[in-house]
Amino acid sequence: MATIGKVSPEEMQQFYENSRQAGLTPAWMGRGHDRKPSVEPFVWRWAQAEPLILRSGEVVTPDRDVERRVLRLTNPAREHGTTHTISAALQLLLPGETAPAHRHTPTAIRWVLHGEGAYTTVEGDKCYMERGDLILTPSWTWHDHNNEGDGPMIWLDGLDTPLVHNLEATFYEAFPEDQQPVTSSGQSEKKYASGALRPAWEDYKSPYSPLWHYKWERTYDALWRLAQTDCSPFDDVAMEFSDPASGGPVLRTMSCWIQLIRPGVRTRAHRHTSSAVFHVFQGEGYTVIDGQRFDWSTGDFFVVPTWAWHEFANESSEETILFSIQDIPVMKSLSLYRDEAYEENSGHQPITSRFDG
Ligand code: 1HN
Repeated sequence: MATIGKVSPEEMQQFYENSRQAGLTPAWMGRGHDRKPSVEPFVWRWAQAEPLILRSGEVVTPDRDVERRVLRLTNPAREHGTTHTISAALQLLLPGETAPAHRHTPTAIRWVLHGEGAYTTVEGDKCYMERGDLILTPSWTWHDHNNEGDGPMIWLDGLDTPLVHNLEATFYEAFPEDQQPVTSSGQSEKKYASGALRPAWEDYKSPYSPLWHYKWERTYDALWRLAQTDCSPFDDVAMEFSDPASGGPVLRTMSCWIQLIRPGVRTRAHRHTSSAVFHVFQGEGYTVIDGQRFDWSTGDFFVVPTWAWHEFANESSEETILFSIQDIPVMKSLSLYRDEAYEENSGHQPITSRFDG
């Protein structure tokens, strides 16, 4: 420190102390431009998560003990959040239960993992959940969940709460009753899921996608069709769920992807300034993240942090299907998105360690 500045070390010290008392921090004392990432790559195992989410059904009841029966996938490097922008969680709803109606400024998606006979009502529209369905609850839309079936329903919640909290824009409101009135059933799906064709007399006015429910059957069909013709060198057969009004991401803060990694494929590595949370919907494989190999199989979840080299491999003889939630729209809308391809070694990172969590 004595070598910095034009005055004696004692005068320098006095300057620092006076600055501190005035609430001013000399920027040259800061950490510069290097920043420690706040998100670690990690895998959550379904074999560990499943018994706990089922057990949560025996320890608490929504609407009585808790508002939502949710187990969050907390990143080990963080206090909150699966990444710095996305919070993913597992939710269980047992037969006859209701998760009461409310709305909040954080946006949510549901990715359905298990069960049938339950529905989410979004702004009065009843959306029945089946495995592989994606349901959106955009910012400030009323939503409640109800299980009319006779078995447990489990889904993945994905919210932009870490981002919205950091922006200090979190608002919340409870609906005066447990359930909001149902005004239609599957309307959003029927009207807007045809993609290239839309109701001719309507103008889209909402600030979010008019389509809230993406059924698995249509999703898989699109994926299968794309697989016949083209793929990305970095993500193999990857499709983004899109807002039929804009053609862009389904939500302002999160995009959702469905990805087929074909048998025998190893993608090339790249990195980008967006982060992502993945669910292994079907199959097995591994992701190499910054030289570390993360193996996973059906039901597992994993996270790819910002600016981490990553590539996917499916060495099995079966299709591998990955669902993911990504914060690309945030980065793109702020002109902060950038990506880079890994050029050495034909695009493949040397594997230096293996995740054994
Ligand atoms: C929420 O509203 C739900 O509606 C699930 O099911 C998880 C986590 C944080 C904040 C709100 C839901 C949530 C949540």
